[in-house]
Amino acid sequence: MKHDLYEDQEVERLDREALKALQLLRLKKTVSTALSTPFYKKRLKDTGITSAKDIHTLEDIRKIPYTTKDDLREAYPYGLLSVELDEVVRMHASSGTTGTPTVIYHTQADLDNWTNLTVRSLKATGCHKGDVFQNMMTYGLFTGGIGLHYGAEKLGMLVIPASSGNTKRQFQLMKDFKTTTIHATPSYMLHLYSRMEELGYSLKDFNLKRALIGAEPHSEEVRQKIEDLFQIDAYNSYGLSEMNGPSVAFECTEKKGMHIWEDAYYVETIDRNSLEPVADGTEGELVLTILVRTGTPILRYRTKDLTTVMPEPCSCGRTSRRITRIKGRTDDMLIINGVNVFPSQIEEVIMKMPEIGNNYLIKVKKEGTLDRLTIHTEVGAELFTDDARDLYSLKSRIKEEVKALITINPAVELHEPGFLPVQLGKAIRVEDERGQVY
Ligand code: DLL
Repeated sequence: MKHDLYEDQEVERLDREALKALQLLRLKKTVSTALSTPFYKKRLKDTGITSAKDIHTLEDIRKIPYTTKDDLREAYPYGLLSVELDEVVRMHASSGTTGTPTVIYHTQADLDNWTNLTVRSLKATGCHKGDVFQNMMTYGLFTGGIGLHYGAEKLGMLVIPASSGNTKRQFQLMKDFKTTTIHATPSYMLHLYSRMEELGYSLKDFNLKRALIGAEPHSEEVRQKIEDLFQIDAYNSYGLSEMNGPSVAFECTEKKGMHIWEDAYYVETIDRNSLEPVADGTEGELVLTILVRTGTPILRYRTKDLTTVMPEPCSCGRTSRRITRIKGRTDDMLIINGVNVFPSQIEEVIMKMPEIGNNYLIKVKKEGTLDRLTIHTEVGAELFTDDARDLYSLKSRIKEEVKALITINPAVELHEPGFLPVQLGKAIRVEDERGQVY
């Protein structure tokens, strides 16, 4: 498939200078497309950018103000549409937790581009023609299901569009059709494993090789756990509906950070307080500009996701930079008695412990004037029948290790398997009784 002048293989291995030249070309086109929308016409009015000619270098992107989720809501329903409506062949929308949805329109060319990015992403993880791809992400307005579907077909995989839920049927499909590759949220992978025995299956029934896991933050420990439980490789996949959906960044078989497809996405990271750009290697909020979409251009989108750009070349030979696993969303950060805590830090500690089961929930509430953090987690049923001292010692270990990492002394509640609510879509890991749910 041609990308302007490049083939896929080539575009992934361009030297940085050639890549930047391609980005500049595409940025100019994108700015010109954006200026045809009511939203950006207004937004760019005071910036001195009236046409693509005003973009001379990639650094000129800094003259463009950031775009936020609220801006997308404000532009609902047609403020960011840059083609005639009859050119649009698909839309995706996200409702978020409250209020007006955000909507993204795709032309056929946009879908073709997204499909190509997906083919590249899948190939990076070793997927190939002949693989059987069971897609356990929800099909619908959410981009997780349909987002990888077309790329998987184009690569020649046998696609099982199972969608999410119905765990019993998932196992049956996995067994009968010899699924090699699962696409699911990491929390659903853990749930799947926890039901396997009870539903009468064992690993010997399957032909699994890999899982592509994403759509929600998860720690390296969770990846490791999924790999160990299923005896497969698990690859991290990142994306967001504003930037199409999955296939923005994907791990390759080296599993050392996610390659972000820079020919399609211009990457910046910024300090979330000053909003100034930070250097590669420094953690910041990811800001993305989509360089190859005609239906809905979005410039300098503040993702709220915290990550670090890794500039070092990857041994796989792809030259696009990588990002580290997402630490969390800036709006997921809990402030507990004045200390900033990301749920991922707690996950990191508990998921390292072999006794801990596959589900957990963090609760925060006020006790008098103080905040109280309680970690609820499931542990193996045998711990409840053996000596109670084992439970006591596990609780103490969790408390000590969490305190060592985040300086807060948590309460810990251990439960039998199946006690906590099942996580089928994006997992809800925090209940903040002080007034927020994450
Ligand atoms: O979750 C798209 C997607 C589907 C990505 C399937 C990967 C796999 P949204 O529903 O718009 O789109 O949610 C996007 O989810 O801004 C992150 O906060 C979070 N997220 C997505 N992937 C990851 C990941 C899809 N691998 C939001 N690690 C993003 C951590 C992730 N967070």
